[in-house]
Amino acid sequence: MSSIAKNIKNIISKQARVPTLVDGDVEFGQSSAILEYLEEKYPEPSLLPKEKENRAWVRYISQIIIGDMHSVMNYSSVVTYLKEVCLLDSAQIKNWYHHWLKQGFDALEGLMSKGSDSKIFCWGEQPTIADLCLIPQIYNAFRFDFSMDNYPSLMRIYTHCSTLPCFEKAKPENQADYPST
Ligand SMILES: N[C@@H](CCC(=O)N[C@@H](CS)C(=O)NCC(=O)O)C(=O)O
Repeated sequence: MSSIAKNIKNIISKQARVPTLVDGDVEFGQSSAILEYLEEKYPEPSLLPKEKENRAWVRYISQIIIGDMHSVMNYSSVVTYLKEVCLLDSAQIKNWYHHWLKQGFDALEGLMSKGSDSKIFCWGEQPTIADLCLIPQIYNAFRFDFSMDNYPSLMRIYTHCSTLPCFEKAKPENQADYPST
């Protein structure tokens, strides 16, 4: 086993979470910490706007997804608890999931539909960390049969980002360890 693979294994066994970043001797998890690290280490192309007010806005969008949405929908930990401890059936779990998707997407659609009605990214003319958080969450919504019909602004961003090779490359099914069945 390579040292990188060993490191990843160690971290995953401690926290049982992905993503985990291994960059030389640097190892840590939590998507917002990883995104900020990548931005600082590789400032070009930047994943944040230049002005601090706009940077704050992009972080605000990202945290709605990472903090408010993803935290309550983690499949392995939250959903397993709902099943095994709260004894919810699959329809109740789906309702739980859809409830939190709706809460988050309603807020995000409200924010994204303000101003221009032709936004192709959450902010500006190139991807920011907000898009890096939004696109996987919409992908996740489709996995759980959640209709995106009420979210035209979010879907416009999703549709545009889906045409970009970097987003295509990052899809779960395009990863080497994606389960084949
Ligand atoms: N707050 C963490 C959450 C990480 C997390 O819960 N990731 C999920 C996958 S999306 C996970 O690893 N779940 C445990 C598992 O799938 O075994 C972050 O933003 O990185």
